[in-house]
Amino acid sequence: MSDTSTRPRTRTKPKTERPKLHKVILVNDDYTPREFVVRVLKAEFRMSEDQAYRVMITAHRRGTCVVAVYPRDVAETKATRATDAGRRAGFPLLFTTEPEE
Ligand code: TYC
Repeated sequence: MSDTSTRPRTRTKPKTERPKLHKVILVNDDYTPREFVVRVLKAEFRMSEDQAYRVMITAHRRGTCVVAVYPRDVAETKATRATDAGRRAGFPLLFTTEPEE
């Protein structure tokens, strides 16, 4: 008799890694009006006036601010849509993404 009937099966399947979340980052510039940045944050990221103002003013003072984290495709789609909203209005507003550590 082979020992397969007594030996517990050892695991050969690799553990599934949880997909990395990606940060959406708001980048400051000198031209986009503050109110416009707040409006885009509210519309694209479903933020309250208060939350949106805090994120906008943090990017304004420090250069960048993390807006939210999502799975990669969602983060990239939202960053593109928000950046496009600025471009359509003639502003250089920029949202980027980067993987969380
Ligand atoms: N710095 C801009 C101004 O003074 C406002 C602004 C804030 C623009 C945050 C972009 O990500 C930004 N009008």
